[in-house]
Amino acid sequence: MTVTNKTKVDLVDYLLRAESDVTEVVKITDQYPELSIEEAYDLQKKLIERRMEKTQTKRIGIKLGLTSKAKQEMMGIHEAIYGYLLSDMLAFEWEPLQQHRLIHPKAEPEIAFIMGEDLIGKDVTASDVMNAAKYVVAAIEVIDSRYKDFRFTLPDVVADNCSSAKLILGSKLVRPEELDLANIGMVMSKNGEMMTTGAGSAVLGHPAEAVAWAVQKLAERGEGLCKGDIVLSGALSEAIAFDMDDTIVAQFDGLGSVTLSSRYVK
Ligand code: 0L1
Ligand code: MG
Repeated sequence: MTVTNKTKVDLVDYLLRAESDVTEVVKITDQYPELSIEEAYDLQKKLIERRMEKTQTKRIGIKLGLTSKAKQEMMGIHEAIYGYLLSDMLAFEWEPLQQHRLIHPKAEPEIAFIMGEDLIGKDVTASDVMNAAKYVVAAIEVIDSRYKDFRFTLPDVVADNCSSAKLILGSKLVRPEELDLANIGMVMSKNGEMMTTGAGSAVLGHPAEAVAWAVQKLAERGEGLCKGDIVLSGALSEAIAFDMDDTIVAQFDGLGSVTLSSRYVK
């Protein structure tokens, strides 16, 4: 154990303050270089508990991060990561994001699963995920690392709830079995200009494989997915930075589009 319980409380305070003050901070492994991934998930859990208490929010699902092989290789890691989605992270297409509440946000195009049944277990497979999911829907995740310049190690980003900030869902709900999720193509534009393209297979080969991996990891901590949960399965392309007055649209084959806009709104 490299960090004491008291230190964990201080580190959670540090990250929560960065979020509420909308200020980037030095990554925690600068001070605690030996922080392990397991300890980072402990910190994440404490952070989520404190965050829910402070903002009177509820857990609405989970998100996966670092699901592309390219990004994993870039970071020298072999597995994805997961974090939690809370009710106040849910944003809407018709309501611009409040840019001044975000540090240095980026948008990621993702396929979200809406769970129709609980799902828990260390042996859960992609086909179990497809059966337990009621719908898939186009999504944009807004990530906003609390760390300076979006630079971190794996334990840092896990402790920071995997950079989670906001999510926006499209309005077209489709049964998962109606689509070939690995071969769904996606184009994301900013202010009408194409920025990135991708396919469902960028997410660990198949988005349902990614969700199955997360369910197995959650099971190691005695947790799972619940009926009604939203699961962001991972980005189909790199994240795109945006600023005030930008509009981002992600268009997916078979799932329609989802739009994010951002304003300075007080
Ligand atoms: O949702 C994501 O894939 C992001 C996970 C954390 C890494 C990052 O902030 O780029
Ligand atoms: Mg993401």
